[in-house]
Amino acid sequence: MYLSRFYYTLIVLNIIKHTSSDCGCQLNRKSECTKEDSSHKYKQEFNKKHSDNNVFNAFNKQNMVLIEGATFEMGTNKPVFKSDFEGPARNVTLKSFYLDMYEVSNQNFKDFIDKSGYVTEAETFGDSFMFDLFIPEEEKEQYKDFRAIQAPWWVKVNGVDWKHPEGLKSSIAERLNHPVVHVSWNDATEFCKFQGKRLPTEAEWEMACRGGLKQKLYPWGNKLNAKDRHWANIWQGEFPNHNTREDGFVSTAPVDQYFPNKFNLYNMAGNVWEWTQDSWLNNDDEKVKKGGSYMCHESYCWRYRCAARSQNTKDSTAGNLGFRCAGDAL
Ligand SMILES: *[C@@H]1O[C@H](CO)[C@@H](O)[C@H](O)[C@H]1NC(C)=O
Ligand SMILES: [Ca+2]
Ligand SMILES: [Ca+2]
Repeated sequence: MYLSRFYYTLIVLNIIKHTSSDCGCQLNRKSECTKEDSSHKYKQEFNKKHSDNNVFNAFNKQNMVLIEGATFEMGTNKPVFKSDFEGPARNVTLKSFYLDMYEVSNQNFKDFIDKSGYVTEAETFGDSFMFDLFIPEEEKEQYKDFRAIQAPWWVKVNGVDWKHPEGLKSSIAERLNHPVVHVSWNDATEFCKFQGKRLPTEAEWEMACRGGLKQKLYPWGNKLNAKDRHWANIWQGEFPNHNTREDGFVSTAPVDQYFPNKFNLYNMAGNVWEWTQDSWLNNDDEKVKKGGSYMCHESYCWRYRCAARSQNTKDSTAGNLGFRCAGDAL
């Protein structure tokens, strides 16, 4: 289905206009909404108005799973990073929702760009954060002043964006089934909206990650290499200088790599961090990301646990940060 930019803008405006319902809950936070009737009414009205398109609540459910509403224990009483507010464990009740089985791939994102003409924030800014390991030796010197102070392996490099994940000479041609990276929270939100979807809330993401298991570290259980297998794309070896590639990948892996969890979701832990729509500590400029990435090693970033969480500003982009979309279940 092709939508002109103008039409697309109208739809987005409509969604924004309708999100501030009187119960104060956001579109995607139905679970926290006490006035269920009003959000239901809103959906019907919207559907009537837009019955000639399939943008809202009638999104394509191919490659999505329906996750039944339930109560689950979110967070942990054994936080690894206390300053990330991983705890305490608490019961959270969610309504049913849909979630993408896979992280959004480069192919998915390319299709979106081709249809919408959307320009990402990294393209607008002209740079993005790239992992030092992937910068050619001869170019390292020129970027020595563009390193993140507390994480010098992050380098801000010109010309890096979703199409050029490792600089102007790189391309996504050989990794169309890898997760899209260098996309900001704003970009991810636009992508999901365009499909009639939305980003998952942090609670939805974590419930999905746990896949019905109670208080386990990982989507598959408590043992990192259960059954002598790799279950996620993380870092083996000594970070940040040596990656032994035991799980098969130094950088991103295909979005359908490794076994899915019990909900049939792939790569919830590891591969790329995933944006959620929640704000970090009520600061709306910063958003929660979940799942850790191929750069995470237990020694410094044991964040490929379901309870783990971190944050970035809404316009941040990096080579290990992507997303997947969710959708309301009527
Ligand atoms: C969540 O609810 C279950 C069932 O009522 C209870 O056994 C459990 O202790 C609760 N967990 C927390 C963290 O309150
Ligand atoms: Ca790896
Ligand atoms: Ca992931």
